[in-house]
Amino acid sequence: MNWGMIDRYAKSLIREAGHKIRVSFFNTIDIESKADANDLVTNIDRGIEQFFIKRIRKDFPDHKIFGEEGFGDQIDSLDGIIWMLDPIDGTMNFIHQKRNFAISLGIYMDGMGILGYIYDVMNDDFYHAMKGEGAYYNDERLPALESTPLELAIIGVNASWVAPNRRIENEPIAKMVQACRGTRSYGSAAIELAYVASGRIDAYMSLRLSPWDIAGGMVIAQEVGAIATNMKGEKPHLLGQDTFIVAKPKLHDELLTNYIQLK
Ligand code: 2AM
Ligand code: CA
Ligand code: CA
Ligand code: CA
Repeated sequence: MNWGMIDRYAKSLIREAGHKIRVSFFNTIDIESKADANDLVTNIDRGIEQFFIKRIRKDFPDHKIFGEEGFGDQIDSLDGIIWMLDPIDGTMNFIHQKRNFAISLGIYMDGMGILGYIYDVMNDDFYHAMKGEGAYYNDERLPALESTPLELAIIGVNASWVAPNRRIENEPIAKMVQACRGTRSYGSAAIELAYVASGRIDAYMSLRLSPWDIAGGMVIAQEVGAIATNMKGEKPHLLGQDTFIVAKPKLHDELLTNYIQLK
């Protein structure tokens, strides 16, 4: 497999898609709700996914595509080459803020992440990695992450998990919030993963993410030594939704052991 060629192809496709998204702000954006009133999708999410799929199917007919908006393939096994795509990660930010959203893409072979991309479209910030070849922020090689103690750590966590909820014990999470240096919530799982990989935050966690949210970021995180698992400490399963935590080495262990208690 010529991964170098696929890498160049994917990067150019992502940049072209980013351009289309930036131009889309000059037109009307149609907004709809999916599973609930705050689960939003737009014609741009759908159009961008279709743009990727049309190109990939034409140029790599034996590859499969697993995308959030459902125009890709039905995926029930990780065999072969699969492009895991979120055309816009952070749709709520896309709609409300017109920034802080990303194109997220991971290319996997037989379940192993080979290429990973997170493109923060409005900042023109590109995070990318190839397995074994290191991770990059634009043209800058990202250094290996070093451990940070919790009291010096910034944790990416959504405030809703600190309030009573049916998925996680909120008291230990509240303790974590008090023990760490600060918390952040950016509203795009992919961007938060990119921030962990580039050392801007020290950990990120979410109770429900889909394969396309994390597939690209996991390849990037792996290259700098971040640990990415589900909240049981296992490899996140990439065929459906799962819990997720990515963090610097020792911190990952400390958070899972002392602060994360699933119901
Ligand atoms: P999205 O914008 O592609 O839907 C926001 O907190 C983060 O969680 C985003 O990465 C968002 O991705 C994701 N997200 C939003 N709603 C979700 C849902 N119902 N299930 C899983 N992930 C979701
Ligand atoms: Ca969505
Ligand atoms: Ca997403
Ligand atoms: Ca999305």
